[in-house]
Amino acid sequence: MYKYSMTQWIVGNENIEESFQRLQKYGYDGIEFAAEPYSLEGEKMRRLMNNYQLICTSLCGIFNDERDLTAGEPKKAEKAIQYLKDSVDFAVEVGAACLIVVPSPVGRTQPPEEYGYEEAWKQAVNNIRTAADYAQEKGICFVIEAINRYETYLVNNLEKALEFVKEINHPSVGLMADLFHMGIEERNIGQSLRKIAPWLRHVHLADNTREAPGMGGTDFKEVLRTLKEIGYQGALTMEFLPRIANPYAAKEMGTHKSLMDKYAEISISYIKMLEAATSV
Ligand code: LER
Ligand code: MN
Repeated sequence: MYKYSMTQWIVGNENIEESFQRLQKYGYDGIEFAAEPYSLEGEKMRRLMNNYQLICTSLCGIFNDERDLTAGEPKKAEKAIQYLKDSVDFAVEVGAACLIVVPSPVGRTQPPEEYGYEEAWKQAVNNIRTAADYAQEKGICFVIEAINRYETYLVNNLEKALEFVKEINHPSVGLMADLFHMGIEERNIGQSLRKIAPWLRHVHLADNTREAPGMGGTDFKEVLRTLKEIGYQGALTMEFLPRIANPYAAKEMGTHKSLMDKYAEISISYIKMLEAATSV
């Protein structure tokens, strides 16, 4: 049985207690917090998790231009590394096993003018490796997320993500798979998952439209079958959105509460049904 959670950043500025109520109501095991250690208090989160009997499966790093892991300029690089370290501390506080890391800023689809792709790649490898030593000390692992070409430029598919992780070559750095991005970038979802199997430590689920799994065209039967076949043991975290261009704009959209209720319910009942029916 997988642990099911829902990522928190998709509900924007919703009151956190309402999010916990939703997760409990629809039978989730846990939550994926946004990694905002400056605004989320670990103690309060632990109290809520305890009250609602929910775990924290993972943390979702939020990577804007202010936290650019491709930066070579020491001050900027230090800021991005410090963000990862602060997020590791928050992960320890709430008992998250992994922190999602996107190697280049979300919303930037070209390398910066000052340096090109190769330089960005090299710097991101070095910066993440530096922070990974700290994560290892604290028992947290980084999972690199490949994000589609319309949101980022550095690591867009699982093959690139695997190359990136191999180059970092650190025991605390693995991979995750996001089925929405994969629907845009992978030629064959099952094959792509099998290729990264030994490194796979986390999964985000959304349909090809980014709505709840079960509402679109992604073959989740195949996904569940493959995850079972490769012996995936991590969490399944829902990360659905209404159809909008900028994913982080969810923050400014108000609560869009009833839609999130509906998606939360559809996705868990659909995936659990497939999980129960899946045999390899
Ligand atoms: C985050 O997990 C993600 O999938 C992105 O599309 C938004 O940062
Ligand atoms: Mn994702």
